[in-house]
Amino acid sequence: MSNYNLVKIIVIGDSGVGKTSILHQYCFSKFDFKVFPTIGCDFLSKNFEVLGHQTIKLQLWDIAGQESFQTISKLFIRGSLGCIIVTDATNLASFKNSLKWKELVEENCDYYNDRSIPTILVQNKLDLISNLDKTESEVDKIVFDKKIAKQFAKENGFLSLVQVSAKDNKNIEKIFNKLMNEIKKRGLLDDERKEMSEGNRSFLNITRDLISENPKKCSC
Ligand code: G3D
Ligand code: MG
Repeated sequence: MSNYNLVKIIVIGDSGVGKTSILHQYCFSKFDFKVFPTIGCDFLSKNFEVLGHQTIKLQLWDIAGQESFQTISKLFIRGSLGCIIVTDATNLASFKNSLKWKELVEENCDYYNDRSIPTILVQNKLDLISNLDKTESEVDKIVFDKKIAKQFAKENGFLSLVQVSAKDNKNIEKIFNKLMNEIKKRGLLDDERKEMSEGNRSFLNITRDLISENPKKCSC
């Protein structure tokens, strides 16, 4: 049996866009109207079935309190195989900032076969969009117009754009399915992984130790 059945995925984006809510919906099937801000970062884990493969344990790293480009720990990014950048569909600044988050990931992530890790762009709070007047200003249109947002994602090298609502549990699973499909397609799972350096291996072992000591939290 392979040693690597653990897949680290990082969830980043501006504060308040709904990162923790998305993870809670995905892992616990619930939405909290009042989310308490987390300090440091949180681990959540969930089993994921990949066809023709052993069960994968997704290790989901939820950034919290470090949501500025200067303070994010490099250790947060290292060792991850996929990234989810979350934006708020009602907040243009958070959408634009997705590029800065992506740049930061590309500067610090591991590269496999000369490629940075697959990164998905998520627009959350879709439930609020349906309440908005669609004829509002161009600025608002840029945020929620699916065609424009998809084009933006394509032009900027994101794997895909997914519009979701953590509140309504809309398209939440889709994010993880798309990301895992790509990770599998690129041969990054377990023994298929080709460009794994010794450094990365020891880092993964450290994270595994951290998890077994304290399954829910770390302080990176
Ligand atoms: P963060 O982890 O990115 O900082 P949170 O974001 O998950 O803490 O969410 C920030 C606020 O947005 C929370 O409200 C949360 O309830 C709300 N939120 C998250 N996802 C959605 C969504 O899909 N729809 C709507 N309408 N709200 C959402 P509070 O009141 O705690 O600030
Ligand atoms: Mg949070």
